[in-house]
Amino acid sequence: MSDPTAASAHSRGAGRVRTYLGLGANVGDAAGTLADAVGAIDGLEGIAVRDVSRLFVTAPWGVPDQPPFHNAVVAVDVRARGEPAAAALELLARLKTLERAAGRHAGPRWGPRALDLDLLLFGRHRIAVERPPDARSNDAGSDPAKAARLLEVPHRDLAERLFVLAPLADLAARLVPPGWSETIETRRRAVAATESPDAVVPVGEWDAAGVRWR
Ligand code: PH2
Ligand code: MG
Ligand code: MG
Repeated sequence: MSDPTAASAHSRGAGRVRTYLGLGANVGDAAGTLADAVGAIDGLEGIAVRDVSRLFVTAPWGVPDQPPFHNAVVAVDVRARGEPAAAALELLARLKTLERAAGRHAGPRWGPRALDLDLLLFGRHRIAVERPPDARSNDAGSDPAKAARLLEVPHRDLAERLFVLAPLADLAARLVPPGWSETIETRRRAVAATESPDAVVPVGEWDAAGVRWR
């Protein structure tokens, strides 16, 4: 895979930013929804999917009393120009539109969702900005804490969530996110040691030709 840091040097001109997105779902046909989301992301203007992790079935985190999730991570190149924060917000707004198209509606924090698309890493950029309305969580209406939340990149909970670290390690094990002092794989192993072995279980490999995990 290409160097994930290479694109950031160009981000103030028109350039490509290597970006990692977290995908999750636990309502309906989650595996099908996530596969469709990969296709929909790849179909976005100026965005190309470069790599897709294995698919994982994961124990619900935050609110335990809900169905298991399916989770995956995709590596995408995003054509971006200008301020990284503005480009990240624009990307996020487009992801929120895909979430709604997949049937996502407002629900409780950490509760069940038809599709969740999270911006994990955006090149080497560290971002903390207020969200305009179109980049706010689709849960913002029912969750005042979410309405006010900044967009933070790297994602604020990345280091604590095995359901993100495991699929991300498939694609970028040796990456050290900006502001971190350890690799994704080192962190994944540390968090895995604190969780049950069946908390995060791989169930499929990506089949690019079929646009599905199998
Ligand atoms: N997403 C949440 C809350 N809890 N748990 C798992 N296993 N996977 C998720 O994607 C997830 C979660 C809110 O975004
Ligand atoms: Mg999430
Ligand atoms: Mg989200």
